[in-house]
Amino acid sequence: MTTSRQIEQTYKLARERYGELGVNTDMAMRQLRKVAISLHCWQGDDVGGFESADGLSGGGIMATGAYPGKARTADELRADFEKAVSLIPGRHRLNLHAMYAETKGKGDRNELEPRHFKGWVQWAQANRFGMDFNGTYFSHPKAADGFTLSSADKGIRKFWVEHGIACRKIGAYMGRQLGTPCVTNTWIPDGYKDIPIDRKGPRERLKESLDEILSDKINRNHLLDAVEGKLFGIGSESYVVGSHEFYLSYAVTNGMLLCLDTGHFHPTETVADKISAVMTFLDEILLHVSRGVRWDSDHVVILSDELAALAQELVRGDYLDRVHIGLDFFDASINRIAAWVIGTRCMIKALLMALLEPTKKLARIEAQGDHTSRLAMLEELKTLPFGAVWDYYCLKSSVPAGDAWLSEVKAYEGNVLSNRM
Ligand code: RNT
Ligand code: ZN
Repeated sequence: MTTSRQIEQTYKLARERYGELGVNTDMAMRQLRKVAISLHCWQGDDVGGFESADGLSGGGIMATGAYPGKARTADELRADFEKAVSLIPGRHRLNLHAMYAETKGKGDRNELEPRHFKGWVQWAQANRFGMDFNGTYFSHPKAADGFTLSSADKGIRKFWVEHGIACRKIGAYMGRQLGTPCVTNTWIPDGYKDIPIDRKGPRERLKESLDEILSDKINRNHLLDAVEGKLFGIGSESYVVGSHEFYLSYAVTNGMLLCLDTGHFHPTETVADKISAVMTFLDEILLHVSRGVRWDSDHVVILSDELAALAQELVRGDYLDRVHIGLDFFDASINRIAAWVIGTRCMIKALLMALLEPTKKLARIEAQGDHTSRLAMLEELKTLPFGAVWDYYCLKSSVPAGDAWLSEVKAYEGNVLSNRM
């Protein structure tokens, strides 16, 4: 195991090396410390929620795997979440879905109130986590035919509009209580498996529903509204009502946040390139950082080229204050706490790498038209001693450096998770 002394010594050398390029590693870490990642609660229980024992059903999203030990109650999920964040450097947020309400089984989703989230909020307060929120428009009998806010059935549409209104009140309550705006995101599964005739009607109804949900003006210091589009889902392969173009237009028109999920585009599209495009017109956006493998599979985020490029865009464009970074993956085939830790640490690593880039220097080279040096430099940067800075950042954040976090997860699995059979 690497000792603190070794980490500090290696860091000193790395600091010098980066210094030669005009990069201040201490400043990069100070900037990084300010970035909060919103960790999605749903990695902890395979997008199940605590309304019923059946868990995820419908909505065209799917968690695969049967790794033992998933959280079955809010208390278990909170304990698992605390374990995960104890192994991640920095101060972060919890992103909760409406189906994690603590209602003791009473009432439906259109009747949800802030009081059903008191347990979560008090816990977040005690742990100094910010919170973000999501309406849950899937895994429900009223979503069974694949349509919610765009449904042609007036009763169904009304039910989900009421849910949307309830969720904004809950989000505002979270933001007010915790003193940090709660990004409240809307994603709906609506769409058709096969080729529809009427693509227009559902979209017009969705616009109407959103207008109704958003009609109440709520203080932006408490609540930030976001909408998330998508390309396809299981069972909505041919047509998705809330497509990217639909929500991009809606967000621009209404001055709200657009959510870009990295799994929600054609596999050869890169979300990194979309940031500066949409940020030219929007004040703020939300990211759902995910990893699609051949399709929108929601694999655990890793330190891929795509992730690095995304972080570079956030740093190069000076967007860190305007972009809310949320994660969205769910793997039920590995230890769920490890999944959180791996994905979140990778997101933070990618940001650190981007912050350690001599961006001004590269931009100058580019402006001079020296594309040879630009490519050469970008490749040389890849083998700089990034790991030494990362380990030092973990050390200074009082979390395990290197793979030392894994033994803690294994111990927790042995002591806690294995008793959940
Ligand atoms: C689904 C969306 C959505 C969900 C979560 C659970 O394709 O990505 O964000 O993953 O709300
Ligand atoms: Zn998403």
